[in-house]
Formats: sequence, structure tokens, C-alpha cells
Amino acid sequence: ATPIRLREYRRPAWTVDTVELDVDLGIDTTDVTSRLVLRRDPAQMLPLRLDGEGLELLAVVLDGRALDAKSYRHENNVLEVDGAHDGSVLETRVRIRPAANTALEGLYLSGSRETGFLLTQCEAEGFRHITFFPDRPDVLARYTVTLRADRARFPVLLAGGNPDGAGELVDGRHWARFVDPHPKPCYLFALVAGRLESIRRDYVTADGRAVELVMWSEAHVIDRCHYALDALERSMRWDERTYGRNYDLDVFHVVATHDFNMGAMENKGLNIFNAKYLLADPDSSTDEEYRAVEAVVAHEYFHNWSGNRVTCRDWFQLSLKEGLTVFREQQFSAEMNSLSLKRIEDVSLLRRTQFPEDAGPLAHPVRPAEYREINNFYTATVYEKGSELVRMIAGHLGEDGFRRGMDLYFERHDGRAATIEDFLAALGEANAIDLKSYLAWYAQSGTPRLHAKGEYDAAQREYTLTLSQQTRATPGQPEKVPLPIPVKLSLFDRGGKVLPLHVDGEAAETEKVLVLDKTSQRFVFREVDAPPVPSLLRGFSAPVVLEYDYTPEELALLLTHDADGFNRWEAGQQLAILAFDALQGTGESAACKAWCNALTALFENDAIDDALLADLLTPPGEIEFADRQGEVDPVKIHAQRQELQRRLAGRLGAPLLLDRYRALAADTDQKLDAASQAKRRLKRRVLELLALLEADQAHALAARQYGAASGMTDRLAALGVLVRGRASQAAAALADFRQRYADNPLALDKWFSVQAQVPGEPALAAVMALESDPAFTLKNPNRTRALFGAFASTNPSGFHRTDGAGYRLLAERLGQLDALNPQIAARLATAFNGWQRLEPVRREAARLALNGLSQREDLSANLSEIIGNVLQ
Ligand code: BAL
Ligand code: ZN
Repeated sequence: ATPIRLREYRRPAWTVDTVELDVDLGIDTTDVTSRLVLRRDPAQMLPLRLDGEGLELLAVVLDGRALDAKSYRHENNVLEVDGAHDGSVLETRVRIRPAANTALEGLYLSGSRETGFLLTQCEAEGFRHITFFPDRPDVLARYTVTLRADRARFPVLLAGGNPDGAGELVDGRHWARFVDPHPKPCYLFALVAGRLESIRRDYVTADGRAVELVMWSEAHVIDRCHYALDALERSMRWDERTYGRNYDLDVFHVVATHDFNMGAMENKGLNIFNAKYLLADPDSSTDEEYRAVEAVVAHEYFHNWSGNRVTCRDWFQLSLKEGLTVFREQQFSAEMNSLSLKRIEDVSLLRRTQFPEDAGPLAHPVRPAEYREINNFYTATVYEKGSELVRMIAGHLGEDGFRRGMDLYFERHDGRAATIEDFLAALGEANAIDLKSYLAWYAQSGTPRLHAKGEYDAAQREYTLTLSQQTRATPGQPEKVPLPIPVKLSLFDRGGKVLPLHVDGEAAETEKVLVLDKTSQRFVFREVDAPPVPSLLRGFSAPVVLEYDYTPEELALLLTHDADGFNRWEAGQQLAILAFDALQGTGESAACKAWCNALTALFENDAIDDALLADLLTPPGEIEFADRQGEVDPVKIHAQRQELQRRLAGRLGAPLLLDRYRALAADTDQKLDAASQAKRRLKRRVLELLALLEADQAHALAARQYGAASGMTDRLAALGVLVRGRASQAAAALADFRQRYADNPLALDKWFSVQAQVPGEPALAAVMALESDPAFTLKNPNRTRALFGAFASTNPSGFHRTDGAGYRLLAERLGQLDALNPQIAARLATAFNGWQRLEPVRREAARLALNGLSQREDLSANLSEIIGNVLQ
């Protein structure tokens, strides 16, 4: 396929004022009648062309006249109709086949033919699988949707918008109508039909609208929707309070499904969620999953303004809604939970997923310049890096300034499709600041390296910080420009006291933001009595890799004294990296000693929060270590990281770890408050460290914890320690888990994942055995991700075998999966990203597997784009 390019954007030649859809629902066949009132752009006299894929065309009627086949052409997924003019009404009738739809885009069946329900997924280009339409986000229309179906089989009928009547039909059938007063792009269309249960809550918005909030799921799990309903209410209040945004329909429906390609979808008035991000109860969900439910519920709700009321002009602007909405969710979650912990979690995610993307063959700008298959661009770069860009801009404008800018953005573009330029213009104009320089961040791929160097002049009592930046070439972008990089910093004296910052004529503060917007710049601080220790990039003020030649003592000082919780953790991470690198040498390095000593002191200090301590005790992950190396040997990295942790555990010592574990284990309640969650997090970390030191003892404790656990957090933590440690007790615990959760797909997914994550050699055999479990199916995205995603993307030492068997297995399954669900196959294939940086034996094995896959003739556009890019 030829690429679609941003610079070739043209306004739509035809738009649609109103859409009337009449959907006659059935599992095998569904008939869709659409009535479009058309608008023609007088500046472009182009024929009427509508997108449509996999549609059986039954009739075309233009302005009341049935057209014969000479008046329209239906080829290559386009319907071209002759004779339409401005104001014409086009009716089409098509037949589609939900039960045969395994790609899960458009209308499909979730669950079995007997008990499952029908639902839709239209973002990005699913609507063209339902009816003929100009399927692009800059065509906004008002929708009236009438659903008809057998009442016994489909008692619940839902579509986006406000309910507008329902009634009986002959032969046990019924109908329901929904009218959405807000113009929307077709990717926000949704319908759901089937046997579903609900819980409801009345809500009144800050501006006085009565709204009914409704959560829907299959009946036997409806009790697991209460947490999400609470989270929804918190999100709505937060958006009113923080951004002055009110909800704008009379109903807000949310539906859970186990068959979903994405995490969730923000369809107007009818959000559809992957059950993984909606259902929660202590017996089947971990604390982390509770936080994920809250975050995703908030994210989808926030889209109602950042995405739905103001949408994207084209898919290149995807980050306009996604980066912004991730940022809004991050602000919300930080406020609901903990600022530092949320920042640590988000930056860890960025480093684990986005940095490797930016460093490899799949690197692309936050606003890509071209794509072949838009579904491949729902990436960590568009989402997570996109959010970091909004964060930098918000930081630049300050809290009030950002709010002023957002108010203008929403007001100016309400009901319209906007661009990233529009966003920057609104934020800038509301504050009389030109933000155009940030556009380069949206256009340039690759993670900038920020190099910092400090020089102290004792005679002048001056400290000079030289900052410089460099971004390596990425595919298609050999040359890079300097970007505006906000560097938040403080200076500490050698006793760990924060210093006032004296910069030319400015009032002394203890924290400051320097903006580096050239290749290199110098910043001078005066009245500095001794060489300071800089705390740089506080709160991770820009998505860059910081290079500063810290000594272990300086990092230990920041780890102990920095008041910025994020930078304190970051100092520990950097110190762990120094200690990791020094493991190559003989004896214990100064870095390892400093890391272990500082953490032991913090461990013994009661004042530190349990959850932060758990994070401090965790070195960077294997993927982050690999990201820093030229020739990657994942097995060696795994062994070295284990050794690093063993040294830490050894310094802490078994008695201290045991005492702490016992103290934490004494508290067995499953409360969800921050302190209880923090205890469980630390308990898990302490047990993991103990397992590296005294395996038998730790496994006995883990087996006991598994048996006694009253919630999933403790149960899964114990199971993980047993399985990863290949403990003799693992088999019994796994058998118990399998049986206990036989009817709970989300819990069972964890059973698959934990085994696929066993490090090293045994992982492959485990994965192959799990494939023959009767509960395994490639047809379910969550199950596929639970097994193959966990293996290929989160278990480097298991997946990257020197014999290449991991690569061959994945390549083979990708071929099979691609025939069922191209979106999921393409996503899973990104596990091969970075193969060129593997050491030569693995690299060759990966190349062979990828080449074999690329030569298959039947690959989807989705998978072939990823494989082609990865191989380039
Ligand atoms: N819009 C796709 C799912 C999400 O990011 O909310
Ligand atoms: Zn989103």
C-alpha cells in the first residue's frame, strides 16, 4: 500500500450533516440502512466517494431514486456514486456478518453464539466495516440510530447519544432509538446489543445536568463494576473542578467485554471497555489493576472533551487527543494517589516502552509524517511521549496559564476537528506566549540526550552548568534540530542541604527551570560556597536521557536527601546502573557499596513511605539495561541484574528482611487505601529479595502466603516468587490457581503470564505447554497477550534464546494470528523491535525468523508494515 502523508492532507470534498442509521441486528447477518444528508465543498468538484470494507451492498438510493449499477461503482473498498449534489440524501443498505468477524473491528460478537453480545469498535477505521461513509475524523455529523432485534436474544439495545424511544415490533422483536445532539466523527459511533446486567447511579453535573451513569456487563460479573462506577464519578468531579468541563448528555453508558483489541474506547456516551480495565474485586484484581481501572475509566471519560467535543482533523494528529488525555489522566491519578509514585510509574513505563521504540527501527515522531496502517500508530510514542510534551508545555505556562489555554482551546474548537498547531496556538494566545518551538518536539523522533557538566570556580564562588543536547539519527530523519528542553533543577551542598539559587538579578529560589533551546548553553549560579551536587531534571521535566558524570557518593547523597520524590528514586536508579556496570570488574565496587548502603539506611528509616521504599529497592528493569548497551545479550543482563539484587539483599541481610516481611505480613486485611497497598507492595519486594538470598525459606513463606492470601495482590505476588524461583511448591500453587479461577478469564490470564515470564531456558517449554491448555485461544486478544505478549515483550531472557526457538515460535504464531486479528498480530510483532542490537548469534536467528515471516504472501497490511519497518 502507498503511504498516506500528512503534507498531502486535503479538506473533505464531501461531508455529512446528519446520519440516520437503522440497524437490524442478528448474529450471523446484520442489515444496516444508512441515510446521509450530504454537503459538498464547492471549492472541490470531486465525485462522491465513500469508504466501505467487507460490506455486501444491497441497495443504493439517491434523493429517493433507487440507482441501478450503472450509476455507482463499488471497487477497492470505495463506493463512488454519480449524480449527488449539495444537500443530496444518499441511502445505502448493506449486510454484514458479525459472528464471522474475528478482527474485532466494526460490528462483532463477544462471547459465544448462545450467550454472547454484539458490539462495535470503530476507531480508527472500523465504521467503514459497518456502512458506507466518508470514514475520516474531520467529517462530523449528528447521528440518529435505531436498533431492531429479537427481544429475548437481545433484551438490551444501546447506542451513543440520548435515548429517544423504544417499543415492540411483531414476532417478539423490539426497537430502541438514540439521538446524539453533538456532532461527532464516525470513529466515535457505537452500539451494543445483548443480554447484559447493569448498575446505575444518578449524577448531577456542576452546571446542573442530571445524568444517569450506567455500567453494563454480563450478569455474573456485574458486582465487579462498583469500583469503576466510583472511579467514573471521581473522574467527572475532577474534570469539573480542574478544567471546568461538564458532561453533556443525559446518560453515560459503559460496557465491559472480554473481547477487545484496545484497553477501552471513548465512544460518545457509550464507552466500551476491555473487561481488564473495568472489572475489579479483591479476589481477582491486584492493587496495580485497581489503579489501572481508575486510570482507564478516567482516561476514557476525559476524552469526552479532549477527543470527542474537540476531535482530530486527521489521524496524524492522534496525539492531540491521546497525549493530552494521557496527561490529564496522569494529573488525575497523581491527585487521587501519590504524585511521586505516579511519576515513577509513568516514567518507568516511558523508559520500558517508548525509549526502546524511539531508539529502534519503529521510531516515529509523536506526530508521524506518514503511515500505511493507522492502527499501528497507537504507540507509546503517540500516547506516552505525547503526554510528556503536553506536560512540558503545561509546566511552561504554569497551572493558571495552562487552564486559560485549555479553556480557549475547548471554546475555540468545540464541535470541530483540530490540529496540533491549533492546540499550541490556543495555549499560546491565551498566555501571550509563542509556543511554536514545541512543534519540533512533535515532528522529530528519537530521544534527545541531555548532557550536563558542572564547573566550580572557588575564587568567583560561581558554579557554571553547561547543558548540551544531541539526538541520534532515526529512520528517515538523519538530521536533528535542537529542541526546547526544560530542565528543572536544585543544587545541594555536600551535607545534603538544598541551596538558594542566585542567577543574575533574580530572587533566590531553591528550584528553578532552565530552558535549553540551543545545542549548548551555559548557566551561571553565583554565591556558591563549595562545589554543589545538582539535582537535575527534577520530576523528569523533559523526556530525555540525562548524561551527567555523577560519582556514587553524589548519587547516594541525592538518594538520601532529595526532597523531590521522583529524583530521589532516579538517583537510586542511576546508582544501580553504575553498580550494574561495575559488576563486570572484580570485588565490590564503590557504586554497589554506595547503593546498598544508602538503601539499607533508608530501609531502616521508618519515616519513608512503604511504596516508595519498594520502588527504591527495585533497580531498572532488564529492558532498560538492554537499552543502554551496544550488543545485547539478554541472558547475561538477566543474570547480572539478579546478581545486583542479590548484593543488595546480602547487604540488607536475611534477619532484617525477615523481620520486615513478618511485620508486613501480620497485616492481612485487603483494604484499598494507600497505606495498605503500600504495605503489600513492600512485602512483595522484601519477599523477592529474600528469595535471592535464602531461597528455601522465602519459598516456604511464599507458599504460606499463597495459601493464606485473602486477595489477588498477595496471592499473585507469592505465586510469582514460587514460579520464577522454580520452587518445589510452584506446581501445587499453579494447579490451585488454575482450578480456583477456571471461570474467571482475567485471573486466568495472570496464570498464563506468570508462567510465560519464568526467566531463561524453561520459558519456551512453559509457553508451548500452555498453548495446549484448553483455555488457550489465539482468538482472544487478552489471552494472546497474556501468553505471547508476556513471553516475547516482558521476558527477554526467556524469549531471546541463542537457538532462536523463541523467535521461530513467535513468527509462526504471528502468521496464524494475522489471519484472525491483524491488529493484535502487528502489535505483538513489535517484540522484535531492537533485534538489530542483539549480539550476533541471536541477531542472525531473529533475522531468519523475521525474513521467513516477511516472505509469507498472505500478510495483512498491519503486520507487513511492522515487519517491513523492523527489517529495514
Ligand atoms: N482512543 C482509543 C483508546 C483510547 O486511547 O482511549
Ligand atoms: Zn485515549
